[in-house]
Formats: sequence, structure tokens, C-alpha cells
Amino acid sequence: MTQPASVDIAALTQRCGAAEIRHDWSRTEIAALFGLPFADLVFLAQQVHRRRFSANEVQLSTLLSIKTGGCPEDCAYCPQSAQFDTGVEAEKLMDVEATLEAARAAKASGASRFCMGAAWRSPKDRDIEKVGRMIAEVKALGLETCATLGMLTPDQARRLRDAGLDYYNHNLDTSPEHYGAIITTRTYQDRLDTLAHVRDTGMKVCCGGIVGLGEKPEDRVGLLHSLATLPAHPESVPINMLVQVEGTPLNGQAKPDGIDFVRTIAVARIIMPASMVRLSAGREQMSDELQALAFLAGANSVFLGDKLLTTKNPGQDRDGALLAKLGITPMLYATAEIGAAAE
Ligand code: SAM
Ligand code: DTB
Ligand code: SF4
Repeated sequence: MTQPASVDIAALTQRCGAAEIRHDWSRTEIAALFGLPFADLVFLAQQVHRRRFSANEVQLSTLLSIKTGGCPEDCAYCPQSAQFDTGVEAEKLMDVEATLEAARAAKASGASRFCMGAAWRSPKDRDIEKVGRMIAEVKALGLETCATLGMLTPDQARRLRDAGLDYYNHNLDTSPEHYGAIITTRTYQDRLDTLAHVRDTGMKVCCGGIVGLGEKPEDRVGLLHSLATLPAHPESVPINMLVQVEGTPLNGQAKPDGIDFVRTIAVARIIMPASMVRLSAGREQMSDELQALAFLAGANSVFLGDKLLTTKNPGQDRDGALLAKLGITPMLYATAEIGAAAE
């Protein structure tokens, strides 16, 4: 993207360097950041990162699919939609004990947060009761808890909070303009409503999107603009690279350029300075060098383990070697983000 004429880029980069929390970002400013020379952009992201976080620490989460497949929604990227023939079989909600076993293993492998994902449009009230028991027991192991269960009512959000849920993940996925080309079974506003219900309970919000959905550069600007102008920044911002899965409408889509992906991470870091930025899905398909660039651009969280929900993630051996090579150490608790929402 070329630089928009109306932005004083020197003034903007100087202001960004202070790493202040702003909710009044304009799309023009965000587009101007995307258009910086790559070295200037990554340097600025590093400056911001170092003002808010310890430079070489990365937070480690583990994911578990507690309810796989058979989802009625039509998210064009997702292997778990019942509308696409992807070979993912629909399963029932897992037992509490089997979930706990996975949580103990996650803790032993160094994760500080355990995220439970369910392929639901929205949970039923009886699901909330069972997931609530899982949350309480996972928390009792000394792990932070996170769940991603689809749309929530205010009452469901409160019940999850009361069970001990620390974070709720619900992504905006892309810009408001591109959204309709990806999902037709729920609206952008539905997602914003769930995010507001979660925020109202006092739980922390994990909300991000996906690069590689056939979006234009302006749509990446639009996604980050939506995130950074929420009433409070999400404490955690996952930036996923689309994992292409056979049978989904987006399989075979032109793959985004790695440098553009890193730019998206860098701009997220700069405009949401106190949020954890997660280098999320898609690491299995990335080189060590691309991941290193993403960390340099301010990513400071990843999913550990050899599986995401249904697709592959680098296992312990590759990740252990990568983190050691880069001198990255695990962040025990994401304390730096506490207070980000309050500012
Ligand atoms: N069903 C719930 C929902 O959609 O809110 C929770 C689970 S859903 C799998 C969580 C997120 O995973 C999606 O919002 C999307 O951003 C991400 N995701 C799903 N499939 C993906 C894929 N193939 N590549 C990258 N990210 C993906
Ligand atoms: C998020 O933003 N990415 C994670 C997590 N939140 C739940 C999910 C990635 C799923 C990738 C496709 C799969 O494994 O099924
Ligand atoms: Fe269902 Fe979530 Fe997949 Fe969409 S992303 S199809 S809501 S599991």
C-alpha cells in the first residue's frame, strides 16, 4: 500500500513510539503504518513492544477441542462446519475427566493457559453447566482458563465467569466489508454483541482474525481498526494465518505473502500496545525464519502442542528448538496485560 497523503508520518511514528493506549485510531493512520518501509515498521513495533513487555518472553497456551465438528455455521475457512465435506467427524462434548487429563499434560509441557474450543454456533444452557465444571477443575490445577464456544448470552457469559473463566475467545476474523464473503450464518454485529457481553462480566477478551481469506490489504486495515477501536482493547489478539483444509471453500486460495503477514502482526502490536499478540494458527506451515520475524514484530504468545483444534501445530521438539534458538523464555502469567483494558 502507498502512504495516504493526509498523514504526517513522522508525527504518527513519534506518537506511536510512546506506546499509549488509544481508541480513536483512524483507518488512514493504520493504513499509513502498513505502508511504512518494512524495517521502519518492525523497528517501531519493537520499540512499542519493549515499552510494555519483557522483550524475550512469549506466553504459551495449549488448545483442546472439547467438542469437535458438526457445526451448523458456514465459516468458509473452517474444517468443523457441517456444511463442508472435510472428513472431520462430529463428536460429542468431551468428559470432564478426559479434559483434565489433557490440561495436566499441558501444564507439564510448560503452558500457562488452557483453552477449550467447541464447534458450536452457541452453547446450550446444559453445555454451560458441564463446561463450567471443566473450567473450575482446570483452574484448580493452577492454569489460566480460556474458552471459545461461539455466541453467548449475557447470562451464559456470567455463568462462565462465575465458574472461573479468565478469558473468552471470539474472533472478528476480518473487516466488516469482507465478512459477508466468509460467513453468512451470523453477522459482524452478532460477534460484537458477544464481545460486549463477555466484557461486561469483567472477563478478559481474546479477539483477533485471520490473514489469507482472500481479503484485500484494506481489509487487514479494517480488521485491526475494528479491534483497536473496541471500547477496550482485547487483552489477547490472535493473528491466524489461514490453515487451508480440503473441502472448505477457501482451500486453494492464493496464499498471502509472509511479509504482509508480519506487517499485520507489527501493526497490531503498535496500535494495541498492551495486548498480547498471538502468532496463532498456521505456524506448522511457516519457516522458523518467518516465525522469528513475527516475534521481532511484537508477537508474544503462541499455541503449544502438536494439534490446534483439528489441524497440525508444531510439536514440542520443533518449538523447543525454535524458542531455544531465539533465546525466548516462557512468560509465566500474562501480567503485563492486566490493566490494558482499564486504560
Ligand atoms: N465455534 C466457535 C467460534 O467460531 O466462535 C469457536 C471455535 S472457532 C474454530 C475459533 C476460531 O478459530 C475462528 O473464529 C477462526 O478465527 C479460527 N479458525 C478456524 N478455522 C481456521 C483455519 N482453518 N485457519 C485459521 N484459523 C481458523
Ligand atoms: C484462534 O484465534 N485460533 C485458534 C483459537 N483461536 C481457538 C483456533 C485455530 C483453529 C485452526 C483450525 C483447526 O485446527 O481446526
Ligand atoms: Fe463453527 Fe466456529 Fe468453525 Fe465457524 S469457526 S464453523 S462457528 S466451529
